[in-house]
Parts: sequence; C-alpha cells; structure tokens
Amino acid sequence: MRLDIVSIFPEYLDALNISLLGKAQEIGLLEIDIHDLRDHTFDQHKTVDDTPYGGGAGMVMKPEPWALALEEILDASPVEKPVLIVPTPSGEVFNQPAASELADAVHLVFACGRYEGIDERMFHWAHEHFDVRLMSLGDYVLNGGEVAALAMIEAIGRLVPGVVGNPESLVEESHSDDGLLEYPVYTKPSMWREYEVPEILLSGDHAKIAAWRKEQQAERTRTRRPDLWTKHQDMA
Ligand code: 6GU
Repeated sequence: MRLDIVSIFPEYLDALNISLLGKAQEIGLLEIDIHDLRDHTFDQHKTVDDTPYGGGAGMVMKPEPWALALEEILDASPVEKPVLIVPTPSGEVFNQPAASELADAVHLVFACGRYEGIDERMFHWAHEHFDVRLMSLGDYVLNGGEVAALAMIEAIGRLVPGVVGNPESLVEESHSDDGLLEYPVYTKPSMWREYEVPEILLSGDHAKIAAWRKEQQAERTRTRRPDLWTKHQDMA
C-alpha cells in the first residue's frame, strides 16, 4: 500500500517510522511519503492561510498550495483516482469497519489541515481527482489533522496483510466482528502483590475458559459501552 501525507508539520508524522509501521516500510509492505505543504508556496513567508471571507475567528487554508501538493501526488499515483482522506471533526466517524475498508486501497492520501479548515473550493476540485473521504476520530476537537492521520494510518496499516506478524492477533480483539470489547488478560506470576489470576484460566479446561472469556466480554461491553451492547444484542 502506498500512503502520502500532506501537512505543514511533517515532523508530526515521524512516528510512522518506528515500531510496526516502520518495520512494514522497511520490508516494503507500506510505502509512506510525507510532504510539506509549504513547499508549494511561492512567497517569502510560505503563506498557507488567510483571513476568512465573511469574517469570523481564525484563519482559513488557501486552496492553491493544496492543489499543487496533491497534483504532484496524483502524477505519481499508481491508480486513476486515489482515496483522499481529510481528517476533520466534521467528517464521518472513522471506526474499525472504515479501517478495514480502507485497508483494501492501493493508494491513500491524507490532507492534514490546520486552523479553521481548508477553503471549500479545494474540496470541489479534489472530488474531480480523488475519492474524497472526510473522516473524524470522534466527537472532540484536535488542533489539526496530523494526530488523527497517525491514528487512522496505524489502524489501517495493521490490517494490511503481513504488517502484523501473527494474523490471529487481529481476530480476537475489541471492535472485531462480534462487536464486543476484549476479555481481560493475565500473565505470570499467578500471584502478584496478593492479586490472583482467575482460577479458571489455570484449569486447562479450554471450553470453560472460552465460555468465561465470552461472559467477561459481555459484562465489559454492557457496563463500559452500553451503545455497543445494544448493537450486539440487535445482531444476535
Ligand atoms: Cl479527524 N481532526 C481534528 N482536527 N479533530 C478531530 C478529529 C479529526 N477527530 C476528532 N477530532
């Protein structure tokens, strides 16, 4: 999978070079390129924003540097119409099904905006060249799209075949198919600071252990995420 990210703070994306995604790049499963939006400006101050028409607080990102940066990426794209993800709190919710769908893409481009957003005309232009997806991590506000892009890229990247060494670790996890949260896990020692591991996990009875874990998942989901619990019950 190929990923291009455009930002005025390219250093934010340095984290993509460590751990699992860093390794995935080394072995050629992911090709990630970071682009500095300011490289597509021509004035002394590398201006990327201006005051909003109609007034109001904050600054708006100018459309031209975005179009130039994205055109350069389009020219090198392996596909006709890449996916353009624009992280924004006013987008559709990014969740595990979205990550799973996007993990099938050949080329993803992230446009990380700052300030009060990007001039709306950039989106009209972008729709002609990209499959544009405005996506939000949830109902809270970050200062810009960089941290959100990091989160989305990690969620998507780990679903690309080969990125996670043991594909079984993708199966039994929160927000996977059954819609339940993960069960609690324990490791050695069996007694730690007077806290014991639940006896059933030491029993060797795999059917009982599986049943106990399911109960734990149900109880956790019911108490922590009543919204998911309702959905899970509707599924059954
Ligand atoms: Cl995707 N971007 C920003 N700026 N804030 C957010 C977000 C995204 N998701 C939640 N809050």
